[in-house]
Amino acid sequence: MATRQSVGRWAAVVAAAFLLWVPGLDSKGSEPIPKEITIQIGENVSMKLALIPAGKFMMGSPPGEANRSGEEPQHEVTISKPFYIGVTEVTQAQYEAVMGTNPSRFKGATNPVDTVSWNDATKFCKKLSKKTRYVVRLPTEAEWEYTCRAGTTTRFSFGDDESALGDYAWYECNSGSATHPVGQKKPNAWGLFDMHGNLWEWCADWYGDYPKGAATDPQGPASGADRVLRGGGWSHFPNYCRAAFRSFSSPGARLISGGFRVVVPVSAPGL
Ligand SMILES: [Ca+2]
Repeated sequence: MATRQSVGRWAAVVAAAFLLWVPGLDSKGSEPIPKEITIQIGENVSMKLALIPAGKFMMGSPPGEANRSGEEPQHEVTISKPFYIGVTEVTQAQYEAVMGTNPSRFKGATNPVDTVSWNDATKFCKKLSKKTRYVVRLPTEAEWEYTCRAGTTTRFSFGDDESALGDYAWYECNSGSATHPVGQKKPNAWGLFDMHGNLWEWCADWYGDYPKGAATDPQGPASGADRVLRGGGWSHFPNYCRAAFRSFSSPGARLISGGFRVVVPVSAPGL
């Protein structure tokens, strides 16, 4: 006859064996988080997103950085949860598959969608969320800079020397005054393309002063007049493509140098 103690021991052995036998489960019995996900958004159209780890970084530029602006005071930011972010800017094929229209001035299925406002970008996120099992949203300004820097503290994600910018970005000196298909230049250390240049990227936040001191998962001011744009575009000089540089515009403005990329939280349903 089994005692309560021996039943308990057997239950523990069976549970341990189950964890050992089932491939793909970690010691807590949950599935490892995939390093990359692909969202199917149309018949032949998909979107690849890379996993970004939680962590801490210094947001803004240090006092000695060349051409820095006073709107970029350096402060510590904690990103408390991992998330996925588009490996590229949203393309025209992706935008059209969700919205049924293509407003771009520079046409090309694999070029990033331009001439989109912040309002258009957030509508895209809402429609894509409805269409798929994922929660899709714009990155916060902090998530954008954290992702752009990919662990670096320099002017650009590849270092301080702007003479190398042409290897990583389409900008004023090499773009021919137009956008280019996404993903043609070198990626940053986290595998993300065109964080510098090609199109400015809308972020979720209202534009405003940074918080005083350290912050965790900052969301920007509660209200404002303009939304944040980051990364510089095809018509801009290197200074505007710096990792810390901040720009902004009215949420209804459709800029020929404005586009976006999207984020999917890891806590989203289905992940
Ligand atoms: Ca960009």
